[in-house]
Amino acid sequence: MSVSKNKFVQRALSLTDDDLQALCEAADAAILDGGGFGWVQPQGRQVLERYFRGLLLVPERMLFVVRLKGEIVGCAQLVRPPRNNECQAMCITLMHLFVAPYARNRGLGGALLHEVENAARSMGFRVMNMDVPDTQTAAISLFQKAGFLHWGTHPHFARMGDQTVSGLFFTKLLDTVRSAPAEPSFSSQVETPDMIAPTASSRPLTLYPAIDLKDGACVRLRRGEMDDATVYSDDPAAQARAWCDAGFKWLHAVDLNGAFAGQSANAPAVRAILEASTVPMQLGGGLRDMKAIASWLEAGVTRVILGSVAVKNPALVKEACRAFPGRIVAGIDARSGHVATEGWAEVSDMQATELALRMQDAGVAAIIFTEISRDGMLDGLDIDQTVTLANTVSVPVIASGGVGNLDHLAALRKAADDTPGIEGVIVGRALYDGRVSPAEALKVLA
Ligand code: AMZ
Repeated sequence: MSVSKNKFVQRALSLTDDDLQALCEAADAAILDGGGFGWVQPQGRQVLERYFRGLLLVPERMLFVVRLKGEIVGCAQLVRPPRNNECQAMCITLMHLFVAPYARNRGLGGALLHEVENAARSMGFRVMNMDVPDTQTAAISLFQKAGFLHWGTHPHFARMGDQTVSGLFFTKLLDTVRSAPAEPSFSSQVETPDMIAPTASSRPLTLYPAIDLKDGACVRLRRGEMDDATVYSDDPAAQARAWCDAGFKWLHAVDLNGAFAGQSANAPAVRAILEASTVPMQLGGGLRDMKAIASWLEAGVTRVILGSVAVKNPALVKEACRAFPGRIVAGIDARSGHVATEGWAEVSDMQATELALRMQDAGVAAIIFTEISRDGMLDGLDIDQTVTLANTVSVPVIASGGVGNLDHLAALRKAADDTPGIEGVIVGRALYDGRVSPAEALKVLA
């Protein structure tokens, strides 16, 4: 079971026998209350058990459960569409959201919907679609309150007993900001229309401010050399808060000692950042096995970055992508096109583009591309290599290494207009030195 910051709602990766029983009971009650999962009559426990166990095995489906006093009383599913073109890659479908009748009127449905939306956002989805029979009045009112737009009606959507019922189709544009975890007092947290992000056509690039951790402090290196570190803050939590307050929508954290050691070495600092931050965070450095990956994702990290294992253990990346769809990112760090590992101390024979294709096949949600010779040097990004990479794969590419001023960001913005695969940029030293102000940078990338 994966833990989210919302204490009522969790993404379920497995179910204990007790959880399964409670879930089946809640589902039976919801079916008796007017239909659910397409069933009008309860199907018997075995059928439901098989259904829930089965759906945990389908990588395209994610199950979220909501609890009351520890017991599961409802659930929802997110279903990822086949990503065979850029348009579909933006949309995710919400299915079978329900709270059992005996647990209603406590805001649990709202909390569930809120968390599911946040999960979809953190995976990069921009649109959530769903449909519902028009008999489900409680669900319909929940979706309307949460800002879903009713865009169509199907007159022959479903059969309920001997009746044909209409179906209502809803959609919602997701903003890219993860809002605070919902407590069951949902009505005050319904998003207002002005929080909805611009449409996809304006496609703002995401700026990921870097928090690189060395010996518990926030540093910036030049070309990845540990001996060439500038210490910017010995309070990573305060730094994280400052970047959140500055308006950044994501944080990019790297455990530098971890990248060299092959295991996390700045865990207290990372936990302090998680605690202080109000936006999603991606974390890399030293994550080399499933246990480390799972434990950081369960601790609240939204996406983990895998660098060395991308080269040395691609099977692990694949396994992680299946277990945590949308939450694994490949970090491809290259010197003159050749991929480096182990804190960039080793350079492999592999070309960045070849690794990018392999990582796309493994199922990563994004690729971060760093040209090492530019990292920390403030001379500008390697835009040509970034564009080549983004045109080679169909997963989003985040540029990194070399931003020194606003013109460098403007150049990436321009390149991204012709290269839809470029999704964002990581900025470190230029922000810490004040060469780039957060507000101006966000404006240039918007
Ligand atoms: O600066 C460095 N020497 C450095 C660095 N920034 N070495 C590794 N890293 C980052 C990569 C990636 O985000 O950019 O660490 C991550 C990869 O770590 P690992 O342990 O998976 O190779």
